[in-house]
Amino acid sequence: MCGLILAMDLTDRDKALNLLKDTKDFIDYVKVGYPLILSAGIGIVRDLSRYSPVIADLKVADIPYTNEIICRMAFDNGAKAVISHGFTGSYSLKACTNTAKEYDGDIYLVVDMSSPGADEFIRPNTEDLCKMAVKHKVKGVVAPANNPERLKMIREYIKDLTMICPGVGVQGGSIREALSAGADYLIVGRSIYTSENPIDVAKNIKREIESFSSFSNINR
Ligand code: OMP
Repeated sequence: MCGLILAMDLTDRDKALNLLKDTKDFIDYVKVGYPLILSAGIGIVRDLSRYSPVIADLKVADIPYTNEIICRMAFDNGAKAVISHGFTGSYSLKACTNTAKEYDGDIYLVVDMSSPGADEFIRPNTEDLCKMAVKHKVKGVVAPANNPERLKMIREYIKDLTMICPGVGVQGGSIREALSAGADYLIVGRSIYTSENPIDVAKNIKREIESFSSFSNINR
């Protein structure tokens, strides 16, 4: 299953909601994180969820007790999934997965990053983070679309977990290369929301993802 996740990092509530209304037919999930939640409040999760399933990108990274409260806030406000860090250890992650289970929700674990500096701390630990993701049965992992070699390696570690991947477009990654390397969903923000015509851009990205997906199914 391949698809498109819109990274909604606009900080204006109305602009964000209008963009989602315009593009909802071409996206599979909307991802909302600190930029919009801090400016619009946690209620934005519920508002966005009227148009698309929401992934709350809260990069949860605290003690189990606090992680549980954070996840509960996201799920109580209509999130379908929450993104968590893993460096805080398995007890903290377990607090997230246990809470998600109560809501029939999902957890995605960050196992690598698309940004410069990823090789300083997170990359030396990617294999262990992937093992943790498999062991704790998270829904999937976040991995860098602008680094196909890393995606191939991560795909080996995580087997059939879902891989959601930021880094195409502004961060330099290519849609086709990321999908060929094992990405399931591409997370795209600025290429869509800063464009003159976000609807066309979202439509074209979605079309490219679907054409890759049907081509690879035929050639399986
Ligand atoms: P654009 O670069 O504008 O397409 O947005 C990418 C989105 O993915 C932003 O919301 C980032 O915060 C997020 N992201 C990364 O860019 N790199 C990562 O390694 C991880 C994330 C993330 O967890 O979503």
